[in-house]
Amino acid sequence: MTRVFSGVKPSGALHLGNYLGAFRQWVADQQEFDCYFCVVDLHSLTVEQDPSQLRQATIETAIGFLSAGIEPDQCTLFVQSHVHEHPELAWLVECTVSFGELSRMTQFKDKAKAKGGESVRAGLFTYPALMAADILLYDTDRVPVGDDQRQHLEITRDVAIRFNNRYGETFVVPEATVPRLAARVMDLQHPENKMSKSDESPQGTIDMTDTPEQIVQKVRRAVTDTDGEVRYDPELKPGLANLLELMAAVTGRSVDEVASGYEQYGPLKADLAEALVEALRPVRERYARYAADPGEIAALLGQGAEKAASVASKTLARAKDAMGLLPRG
Ligand code: AQP
Repeated sequence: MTRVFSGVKPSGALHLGNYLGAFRQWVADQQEFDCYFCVVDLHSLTVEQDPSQLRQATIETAIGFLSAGIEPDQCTLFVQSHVHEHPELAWLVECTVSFGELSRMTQFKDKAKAKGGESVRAGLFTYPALMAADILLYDTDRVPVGDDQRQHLEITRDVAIRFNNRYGETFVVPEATVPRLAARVMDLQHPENKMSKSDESPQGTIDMTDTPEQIVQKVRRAVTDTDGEVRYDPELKPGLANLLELMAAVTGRSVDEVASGYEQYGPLKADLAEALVEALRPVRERYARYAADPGEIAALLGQGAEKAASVASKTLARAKDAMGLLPRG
């Protein structure tokens, strides 16, 4: 059966970009494929985290998965640091990937610039090796992600192909699956930037659990442009293009179809706000139900980690053996 793996960092409140870029694909995949979905908490440590907030964010992110529609009896849901094979395989991957390859990662370059040069953590640089390990441990065929993760998927494929050529067939070479629409949801206030959990842009970010009033207000205030013409042009009209793409993604229509239905920005914004309120309504309702019982979530994550470890340990053993590490006697 086709194997799927994907993860989300517990680095802040989940937003519309996570929902449309990642979760909607996960929900569709869980009905058809053998899915492993992971709260990738080790990735959060690449930047400063408050320890007690990280623990809380880890549970909140798992609740977010369930709120988005992930069914725990249809897939394996777990926390990355509960399965020690992840950092262990990451070291083997680090020893096969080059400094040059890691230096070319645009996410590292952008975040390193934003976080301040020399003091950037080494883990932010080697992050793609851990991400490759996350994926390869589960013999993953498909990785449903947003557009920003394409480059990390490419390096994962390169790692797997090179490892197989050098040490013999060990890893499945995975493919990224990226949604056709809303693969890169942009910030509503700064449409040149991706909507993001950890950027300080509360008015530009629609959280998955925002109230209808908050959604309406944020969409109404979304930055557009002054020429007033409704047409899809991501280069010249990035704010409007984002709104049109969002509308297309939540209504299942094409961007052109949406654009041709409006002559002014106001009615588009009003209809988009209404469509987003409806799209996120079931998410808000499930959130209220799951958040009331964090004990149940902790138990689910424990069972998930056990199942994940039983797959991951076999892949790790295969990789260690292939590289010539002596098995414990
Ligand atoms: N704006 C986005 N549009 C579409 N998809 C997105 N994703 C993230 N932002 C958007 C997808 O969500 C999944 C989880 O992302 P992540 O937690 O690994 O971190 P990220 O991609 O770095 O997302 P953030 O929200 O920007 O987190 P921070 O601010 O902490 O770095 C991935 O599939 C991603 O593509």
